Amino acid sequence: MSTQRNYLKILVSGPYASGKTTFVKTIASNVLTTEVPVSSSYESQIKRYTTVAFDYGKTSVDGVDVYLFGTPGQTRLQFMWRVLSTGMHGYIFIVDGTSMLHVMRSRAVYDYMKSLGEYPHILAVSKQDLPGSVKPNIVAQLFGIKQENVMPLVTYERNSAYAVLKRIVEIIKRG
Ligand SMILES: Nc1nc2c(ncn2[C@@H]2O[C@H](COP(=O)(O)OP(=O)(O)O)[C@@H](O)[C@H]2O)c(=O)[nH]1
Ligand SMILES: [Mg+2]
Repeated sequence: MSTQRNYLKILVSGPYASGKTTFVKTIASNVLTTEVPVSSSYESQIKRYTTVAFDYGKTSVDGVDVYLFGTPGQTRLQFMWRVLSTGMHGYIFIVDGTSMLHVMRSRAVYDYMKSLGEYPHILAVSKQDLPGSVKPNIVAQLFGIKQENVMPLVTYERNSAYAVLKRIVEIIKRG
């Protein structure tokens, strides 16, 4: 892969309520989101708004323009992932680190993401500020992924989110 490019398209994917929209809002300027009130009563216990099409934001890392696209999280909207993945250079997969159960649910969603093709990617385990959250090394073991490709994330903290973004940009540049 050529390292000579003037922009990167990076997808932010992961299961429902893992922190995708928050990630894009924390990192990017000119954010566009397509959040609407949650219609299902079960899902509305988890959060009030959900992404129906995608989140979009632009930022830059080391002088390279980065276009971020956050996927919708509900399973019935997963067809959008293939659409959004067109032309992407890599992706960040946010694992919901709330509990072991959340991590195991994220696993199935990760398998779906991988079925879209081989792309450079990184795992970020969100909600590290919550007591009892699952640590990245445990997720690396469970997912069978190198520890260096699994990072901790507190989604609404800029430094934390930026560290994740910087790492995926490095991985993409390495080719
Ligand atoms: N405590 C904590 N809450 C988070 C974190 N990331 C996301 N959230 C919360 O989790 C919920 C879902 O986040 P959202 O970004 O809408 O998830 P999405 O469905 O993946 O887009 C919201 O209430 C967020 O405030 C985090 O790192 N720590
Ligand atoms: Mg969202």
